[in-house]
Amino acid sequence: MITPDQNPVPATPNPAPETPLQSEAQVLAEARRRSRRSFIGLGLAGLAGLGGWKWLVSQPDDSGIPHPLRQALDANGRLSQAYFKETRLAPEFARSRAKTPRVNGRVGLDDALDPAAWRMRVQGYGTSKTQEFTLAEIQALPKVEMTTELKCIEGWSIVVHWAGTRLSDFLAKYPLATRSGQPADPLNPPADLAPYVGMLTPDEKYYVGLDIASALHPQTLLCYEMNGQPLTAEHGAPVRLVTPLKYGIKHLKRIGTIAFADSRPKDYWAELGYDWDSGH
Ligand SMILES: Nc1nc2c(c(=O)[nH]1)N[C@H]1C(S)=C(S)[C@@H](COP(=O)(O)O)O[C@H]1N2
Ligand SMILES: [Mo]
Repeated sequence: MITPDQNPVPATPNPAPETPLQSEAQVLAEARRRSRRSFIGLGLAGLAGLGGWKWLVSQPDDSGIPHPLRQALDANGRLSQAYFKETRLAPEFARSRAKTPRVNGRVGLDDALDPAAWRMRVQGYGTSKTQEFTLAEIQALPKVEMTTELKCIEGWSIVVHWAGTRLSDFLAKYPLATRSGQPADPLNPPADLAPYVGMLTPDEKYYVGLDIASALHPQTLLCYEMNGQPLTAEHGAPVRLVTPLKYGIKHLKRIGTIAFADSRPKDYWAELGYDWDSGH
């Protein structure tokens, strides 16, 4: 990790740009001026005739949401749908190429593990309530197996055969990623789907954040087996995250809590200077 006092780039003064760039203060002032103008515009529309609000709420609606507002929501939905459709898959390998990776990273694994007492706690989007799940409940969902590469940001990679349940299947069965309680269908994402999800070890010492598209990716697993065997404690038993389009740092071992959020959840390695997304 490069610290500020080890910066390898020699300090050179920035050349003066030919046309001076707008200062941050100028950009902010311009943004304020624009939003004031559109606010005044809305006010005038409201005064016209019987008032914009009456017009707005009198439009036909098909879901309890006034029509013009619905259009805005639909536009957001279309955007996120396009985002989900761009999904690419991490390459898969012959199972015979799978090996056991070295144990890399033990942050959050210090406490003794009692698999029988372990629960995965999930805090629903927009609530402070949590629901607890046993390993058996996770294993009751469809089992997905895949042989993909675990890539560590330190420069090594290894092919591993993983098994678990898709996080998207879990969130379809237990609809905790929306405020409305709609299932989180990645092909038809509800408008109120949480944009981010955070995960923490039971002791909260290791934690990762994911955007929701990565969380609902078909290869993102709540994983409980490595190379045909239940996970060992040092590889993340009872359940770890596997998400092969991201570097190993995101593959949190020993999931304790999952929580949905409106902004990027805290991330152990992002705090230490790595890219928050850490995709490859
Ligand atoms: N709880 C926890 N999970 C973690 C880590 C960690 O330190 N603590 N390290 C990460 C890193 S950097 C990598 S490369 C992978 C390695 O997984 P493995 O130990 O099963 O090979 O776990 C990830 N998950
Ligand atoms: Mo890593």
